[in-house]
Amino acid sequence: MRPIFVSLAILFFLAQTPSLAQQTISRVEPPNWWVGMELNTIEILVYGREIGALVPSLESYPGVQLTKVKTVPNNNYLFLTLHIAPETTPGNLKFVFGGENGQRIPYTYPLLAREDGRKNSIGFNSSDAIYLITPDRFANGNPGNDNVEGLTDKADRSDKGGRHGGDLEGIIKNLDYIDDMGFTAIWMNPVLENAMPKNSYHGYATTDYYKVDPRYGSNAMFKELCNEAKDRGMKVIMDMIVNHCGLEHWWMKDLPSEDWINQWPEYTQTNHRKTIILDPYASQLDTREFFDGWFVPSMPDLNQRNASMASYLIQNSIWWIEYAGIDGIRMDTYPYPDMYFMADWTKAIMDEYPNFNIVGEEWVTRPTIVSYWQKGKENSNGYTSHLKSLMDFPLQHALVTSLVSEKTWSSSWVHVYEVLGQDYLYPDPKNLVIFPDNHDMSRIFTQLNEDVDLLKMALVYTATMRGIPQFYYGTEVLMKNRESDDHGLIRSDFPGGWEGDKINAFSGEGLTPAEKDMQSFFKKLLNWRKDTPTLHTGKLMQFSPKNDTEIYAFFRYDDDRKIMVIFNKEATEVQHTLDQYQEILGTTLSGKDVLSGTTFEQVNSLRIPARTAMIIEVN
Ligand SMILES: [Ca+2]
Ligand SMILES: [Ca+2]
Repeated sequence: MRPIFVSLAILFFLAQTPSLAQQTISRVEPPNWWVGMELNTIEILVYGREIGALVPSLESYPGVQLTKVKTVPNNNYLFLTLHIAPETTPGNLKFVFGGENGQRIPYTYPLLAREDGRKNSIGFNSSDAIYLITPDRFANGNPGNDNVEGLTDKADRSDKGGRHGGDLEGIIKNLDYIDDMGFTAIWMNPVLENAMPKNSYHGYATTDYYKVDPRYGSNAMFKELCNEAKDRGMKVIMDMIVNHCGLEHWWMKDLPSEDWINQWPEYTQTNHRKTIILDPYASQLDTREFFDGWFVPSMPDLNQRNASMASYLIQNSIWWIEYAGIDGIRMDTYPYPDMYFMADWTKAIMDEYPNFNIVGEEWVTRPTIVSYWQKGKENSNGYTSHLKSLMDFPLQHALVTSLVSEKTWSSSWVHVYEVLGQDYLYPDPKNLVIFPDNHDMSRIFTQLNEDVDLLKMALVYTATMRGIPQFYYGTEVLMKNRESDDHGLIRSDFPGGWEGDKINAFSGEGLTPAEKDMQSFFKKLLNWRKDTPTLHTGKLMQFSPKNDTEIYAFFRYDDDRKIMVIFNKEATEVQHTLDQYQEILGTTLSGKDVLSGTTFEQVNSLRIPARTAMIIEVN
């Protein structure tokens, strides 16, 4: 038997081994690593025609060892495990991929020195106010990159789902505007390559995890943006997606193995049932559909239970932090990947960068579910999360409900009052990101029926409430989506971002008086917030809204300062007695309204104009 086996094996080998010219290396990811990282054992993906038939070796390099070479069913991949000892010197690793027939493919792999300050980079926190930007729609800094050869989705400003040409250069050129407005951080919707045939502008269908989309700029331009922001004391939050990629991702044409993505006999969409996360009665079918179902047919669901996929995604996130010096991550669709992988992913990043911050998107209006994911939460199923921050969708929903609903037998403010009262569910409510709207829902001005007074209340609430406030670009100039809630319309172009725009929100040219007023109101509010530490770290006390009124008040306070935030949603001016606030105010109030400048001397009631918010710095 033995001779036959050997001869068959040789025949098989010969059949599988192409000639020298056929073997190539077309991708190596991550493209480099650094010395002195916590994550010092990495798995490098090598992709190239028939590369799996070759045997890699590493030229001796002190401190570095090639500890494992993994082949997969697809011979076009190799996964190399590299261990980099802590005191290793930066330099170039020299690999040779060799074959039995004398093939030799050399490959140089850079091990870089870390840049200063990376390890201790301070993530976004409650001292920040975040400006959310859809990069395709904010400012076109370089019309020359609007169309790029090889990328089929071309620029067309008349198509609301098309690309409009906004880019990283446009953001860099307008960082001073964002800074002047009082924002201290920017979160951009994803900027990595989306080589999709249409709707590529939103960025959520990644087709290359290591490359900024050339229509936005380049990796170097992204890094420059981070540096320019840092120079102004601002932070950059990168939007990442590990649940799915785009159907046009390069590996979709040639998967390493069947289980690289979650495959189904026929297209199966996620059921979006977050209930399964804590439901003691959840079926396996529902659970599998939730985690492994696809978001949409054009976004394959990645299988993070595949160990190489898991390493790939973790390394990729750390690579971007280390490369560009970002200050935070907003993780898209946080509950949809494998939840144990998400815990590993978050832990790996936080182990690498202990002061970093990551906010997860969990779009449900139930604090019981959102709080499940926050670090420190003791969950009934024993799940341990390492995620510091979540998007506070429950409070967003409650705020809009309070603002748009009418008084019934109880005050309309009970919606926010009651959701806030469930903060005991969160280990750290101050680290939640709070927001009036985002890129996935109608603009807040539209949600509030284009009511300027209500919008001001929403802005005051979000700027003064516990948490990390985030606002969507254009809110300051009353951007709206009156015609429909089509996403392309919600994410309209920021006026002034394009050469020849008749209205320019950066300069103020062509803005209506109402738009100008909102912009200066917002600017005043955020710049005051920036210099008011009591709002960043102070305590919170809220007072139950009385049934027969549309008045609601809460206080932010610490040893240095007390701030009273009070809202009157009545259509008339109200003379509001302050008796109920005695435990925090004492018998009378002296102070100054930050917004109007009005001062108060030992008053025991407040005259609050119709439909306004007051922010009173108590003396
Ligand atoms: Ca452009
Ligand atoms: Ca999934």
